[in-house]
Amino acid sequence: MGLTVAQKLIQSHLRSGEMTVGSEVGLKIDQTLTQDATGTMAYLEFEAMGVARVRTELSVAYIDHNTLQTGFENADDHRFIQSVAKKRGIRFSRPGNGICHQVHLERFGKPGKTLIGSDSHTPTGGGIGMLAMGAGGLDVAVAMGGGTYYITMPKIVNVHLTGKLNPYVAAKDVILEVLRRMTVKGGVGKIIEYTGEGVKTLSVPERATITNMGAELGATTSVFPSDEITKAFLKAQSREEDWIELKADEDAVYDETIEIDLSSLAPMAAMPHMPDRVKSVTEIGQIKVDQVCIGSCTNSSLMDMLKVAAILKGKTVCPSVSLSIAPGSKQVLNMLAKNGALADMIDAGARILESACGPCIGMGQSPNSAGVSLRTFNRNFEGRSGTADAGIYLVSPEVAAYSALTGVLSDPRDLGEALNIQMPEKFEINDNMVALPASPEEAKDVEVLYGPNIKPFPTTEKLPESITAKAVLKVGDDITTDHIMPAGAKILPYRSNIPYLSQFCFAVCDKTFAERCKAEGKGIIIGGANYGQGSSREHAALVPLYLGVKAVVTKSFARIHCANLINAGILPLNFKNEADYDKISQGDELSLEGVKTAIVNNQPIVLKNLTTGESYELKYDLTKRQKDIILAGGLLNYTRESL
Ligand code: MIC
Ligand code: SF4
Repeated sequence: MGLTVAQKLIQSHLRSGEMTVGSEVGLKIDQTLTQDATGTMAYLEFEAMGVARVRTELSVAYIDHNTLQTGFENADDHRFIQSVAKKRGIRFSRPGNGICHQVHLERFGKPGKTLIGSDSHTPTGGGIGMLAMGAGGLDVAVAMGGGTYYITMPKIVNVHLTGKLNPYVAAKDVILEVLRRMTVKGGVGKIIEYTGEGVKTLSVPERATITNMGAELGATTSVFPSDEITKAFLKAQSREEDWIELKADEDAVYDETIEIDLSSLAPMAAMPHMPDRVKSVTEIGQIKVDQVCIGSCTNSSLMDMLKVAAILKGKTVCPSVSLSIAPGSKQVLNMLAKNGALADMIDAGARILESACGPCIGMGQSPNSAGVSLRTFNRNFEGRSGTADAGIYLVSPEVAAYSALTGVLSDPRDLGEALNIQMPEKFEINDNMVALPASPEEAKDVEVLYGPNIKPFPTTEKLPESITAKAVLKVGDDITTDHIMPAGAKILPYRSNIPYLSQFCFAVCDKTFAERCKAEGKGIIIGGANYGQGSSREHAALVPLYLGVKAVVTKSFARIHCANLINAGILPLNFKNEADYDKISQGDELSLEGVKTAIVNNQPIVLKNLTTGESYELKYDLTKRQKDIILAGGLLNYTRESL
């Protein structure tokens, strides 16, 4: 039987397990990336592992999230990461060099390689034919040390593309269409592989927009084949030697197929507050817009920016709209500057931001009260923009730029004649903002520099025989990591300070949670379906751990968050009968009697509700390795024990 691209990538990196859907496979990881909001913790964990130098082919530490220096905290984190990178053999992408996924695609990604990153949008690398996955910081630290990365062997979904996009319809509309059909839960346990004639009509940056936002499907990752288009992109980045061909076998078998005729798509938008609330721009209608933000790892490539500049050229941004633009990398910004497109943007009234995540993670540009903001980003979760009652619509750069001029949500096809923007034959190459590590010899003298805001991560305990605790919090479906551990300008500087961070835990849902949980000293969280979707931030597990959360019982989990809970030594459990969810109220006294023995012996776990007297059967889907991690009280303890 032939193999799909994803299966070939997995097979060529298989260290343990069999490629049967649902079973655990261990993978060799060639490359890693971190960003600064998750990186400090990841490098604290790496330091705790006691490995002198990274054992990957390439590891890069990016600074792109916490670039607002409103106090010393972020700068201290950056200095810490830079010092670890220098000492441990990691390249350091300095602040200003750009958003991790954009820069990695341009300068480091290689078809055929595996990549994990402490950021959920690492699948961007799938656009260049990598098996690229988001992971918790600790998993990345382990991979940097040469350790294996484990995933559940996913199903492979074939998104078969035919036709060609019409003018002003964009790659963003392709992924919005996939999200409309599959929903934010639809990709869990799956890799989305793009095939068909339509693939050839999409450039690497367009493919990367699609694989990037595949994260919003909950998918393990998304991947495109590596073909002549990939080769041309790498050649234009002066990296032709990094190219290899990668395509699915003729007789490859997929678990599901979705057909999309690119020529049938129209400009679309994801409406507040979920990336799968997708409708066409014409269906939504001409709602008034207060703000437009263009950029983020989804849509900040040179071609995106050139399209935006062409739409803005010679016009003025509508007086009631604030337009901000953050080009994705130094390469993009520099090329825009040199060819005059940047001047067209500035001339039209755009507010140019540095090449970083910026407003996407709530670092500035929060909309006005009840404001409508169109963003070319990938997430529109409630409150993520920094304005609780703002309505965020996710759109393509074309829709964003045109609407910034009209002041209402507008269909760019009304602009008429197509834009003629081609990928340049040569990108401007200057890697001077990527600092190289010290040699192993010199590294001995490099000191790792900490700061007063960098606190050790919480300690964990071995799993006790029984757990009795209150249902400290009950939440509904689709709880995101932005609910569990919000980000934004006020909170992000404390990503390396779990005790401080803990006061904001679940603040979006319940401002009293942190205090109550801490006072109780222990607790169990009750959740609905797809609990923990969104970011890879392990803080969404480490902070509850710090507050005393022992177990999370839900209808289902998102992949990365579930792994982060296990890594933190928190038990992820599911209701066997989903209706039992309704029978538990917040505040009920719960007990997991003999939970340890049950796990060791593969027996069912029963949750007793001491308040009502009822019992509910639970399921858990843990491999032998994951059980051992839970029993040891988390991955760090487990790794230490097994060394
Ligand atoms: C995000 O888009 O939510 C982030 C910020 O990039 C996160 C990582 C983080 O929380 O630091 C992600 O997507 O993993
Ligand atoms: Fe940065 Fe936003 Fe991309 Fe996350 S989604 S990496 S915050 S640009």
